Amino acid sequence: MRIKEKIEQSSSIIIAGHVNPDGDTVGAGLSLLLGLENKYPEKKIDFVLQDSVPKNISFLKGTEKIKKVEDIINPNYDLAIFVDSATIERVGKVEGLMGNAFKINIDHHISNPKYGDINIVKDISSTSEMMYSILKELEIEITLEMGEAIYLGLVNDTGNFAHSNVTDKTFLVASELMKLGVNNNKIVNDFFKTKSFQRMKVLGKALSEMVFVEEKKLMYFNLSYEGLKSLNAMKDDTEGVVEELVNYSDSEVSLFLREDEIGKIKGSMRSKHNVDVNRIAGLFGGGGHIKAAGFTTELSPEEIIKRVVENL
Ligand SMILES: [Mn+2]
Repeated sequence: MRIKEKIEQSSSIIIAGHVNPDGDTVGAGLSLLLGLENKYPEKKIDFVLQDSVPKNISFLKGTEKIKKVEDIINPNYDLAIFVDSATIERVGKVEGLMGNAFKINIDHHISNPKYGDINIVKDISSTSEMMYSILKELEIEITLEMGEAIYLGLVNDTGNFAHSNVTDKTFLVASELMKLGVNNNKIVNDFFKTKSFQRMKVLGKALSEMVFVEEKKLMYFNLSYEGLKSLNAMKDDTEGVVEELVNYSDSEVSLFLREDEIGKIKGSMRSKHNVDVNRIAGLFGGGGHIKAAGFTTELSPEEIIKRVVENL
């Protein structure tokens, strides 16, 4: 396997996940970090994220080893391994640490343009599910800590094994992880049932202010910067809103717009059945999966909603 050779030839490795990290990017990156550290104690290996690990993920053992960009004083890496990042830009400021490092791109987004020198891009539930197989191929023993990280990645990207991206293989991986001792109930409780007060309030605001566009079966909610601040909430507190919007019986697609800073909008979309939201997100320079995608734009919320409606 070429990536095994590359890893063995490298003495200094950076693992990079995407900005606003989720359970999959953390699960995949952390399991790889712990596995490489165990197998190659002589190598310098850093898992670096631009943003902090969200509270409901930081219960995973090993997350305290994850570094921030400002922790890296003299970056000098031979090898960069991207996890769960559909474009190079998705890793944010971490890209600036990579210099001329050889790039391995491990991802499951169909929109991924294969920007690496080696690309392992598959249409599969999660990068964490891919990582399980990659670790096996690297002949790295999967410990309980690694298994918990991978399991959380599966839970994150499959909506706790509910989405259409779940295959028999996904369950096989979950089963193998439970055999290692992973406690599924504990992980689900720690991950889902630990929402902050602000997060509950954001959800409440979304449910009371959402708008349904009957002819397109689109449910949308637009959260302004002031709206977020008025609830004392942060970006993390909006997790799960877009999934909730598509729960309405008559909706086929949901759109959640969040103003991250004045004039900069982050859009997220979900599809219940056949609508391809990867295509719609692509209209704004974003992408992801057929049933889950996102984008960032400087267009106004009104313009975004108009274009989404026109193109559905
Ligand atoms: Mn993912």
